[in-house]
Amino acid sequence: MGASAPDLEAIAGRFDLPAAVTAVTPLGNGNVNDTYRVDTASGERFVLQRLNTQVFPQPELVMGNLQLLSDHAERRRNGLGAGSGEGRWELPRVIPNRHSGNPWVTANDQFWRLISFVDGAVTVDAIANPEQAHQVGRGLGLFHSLISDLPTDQLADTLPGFHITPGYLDAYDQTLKRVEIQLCEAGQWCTEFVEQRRQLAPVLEAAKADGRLRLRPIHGDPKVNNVMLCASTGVAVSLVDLDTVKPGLVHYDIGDCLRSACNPLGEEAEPTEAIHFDLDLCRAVLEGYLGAARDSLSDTDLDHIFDAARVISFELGLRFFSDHLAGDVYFRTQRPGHNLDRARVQFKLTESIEAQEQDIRAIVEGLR
Ligand code: GN1
Ligand code: MG
Repeated sequence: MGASAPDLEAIAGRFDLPAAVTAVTPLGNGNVNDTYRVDTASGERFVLQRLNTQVFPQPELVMGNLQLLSDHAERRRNGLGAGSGEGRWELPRVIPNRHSGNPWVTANDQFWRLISFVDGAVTVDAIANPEQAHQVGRGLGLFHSLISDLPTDQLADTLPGFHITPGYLDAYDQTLKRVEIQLCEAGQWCTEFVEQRRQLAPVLEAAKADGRLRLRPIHGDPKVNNVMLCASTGVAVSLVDLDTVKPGLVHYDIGDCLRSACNPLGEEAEPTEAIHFDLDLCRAVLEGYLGAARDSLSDTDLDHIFDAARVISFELGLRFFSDHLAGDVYFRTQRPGHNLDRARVQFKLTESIEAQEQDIRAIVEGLR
């Protein structure tokens, strides 16, 4: 961050903490916000985040949603704890600014928030075995049942167009027209891949438009490293990264969870032929998810699970590829060509999903 690096300890100290800050260290590897762990003299730990205001131009609205969600979880805490089987389940709490009482601090036009740390829990960037996959699916199912009665008319839309696949296709077309870029062989392959799947883009939106699928509160970003697993038992204890909670199709979430959890090499892997969608992990995710949320899904919902996995993998590939063409303006990158490689991984995953359509549909059938 160079010479103008923010004074992280001072920023953390402006929140209403129980004790002095002793250390602030980078945490996780999100593609949008910057995240740090805050240690305090009492031993209690917190998560400090700088919101990316390019992606979230109205961060106060994000915080309003987060507050609504955490109040809702607080009200539901006992009920859900009883229903979740293993007991422990929590959501991060929002810590206010000690002076203004607002759930944020601004410093040099940067927007910061502090939330509680989910202790004794870990995240993984790629799934290692079906038991982890089961827990990730179960975590998403518990989260969906927790927010199923969230008053969504009070939620702001902090990211208009999020997960509307045809919108990403339009944006891609605009970008292709706008940028003067000589495509390399891999870029050429990506454009052909997208051309062949134009008709796939509206699959969920069409089902929404004609009433087959309905809007419900969703998480928006349930990739595997947003599910916290108990460090000792491996059981899912929390879903974090709550910036995109809003009304949507649960299929965006189920699709995102599947594309993330069933890619054992992870989304940051080299884009080689080894990238594949793993059927055992798929079965485990869906068993976990349906074990917690089956009652809320109709037969029509189940009919669209295959399409969800396919289209959300395609959509993420399209988003990465568009960002590569646009000059890496949305997703954080570590090197030139990073977003192109990420796009190729998601497209290879899409191909693997397509090649296993009958097996994936059979797994869903087996769980009806
Ligand atoms: C972004 O910031 P992070 O890493 O949690 C993105 C998701 C993508 C994900 C892919 C608001 O999430 O939609 O699936 O990258 N979040 C936003 O890693 O665009
Ligand atoms: Mg996120």
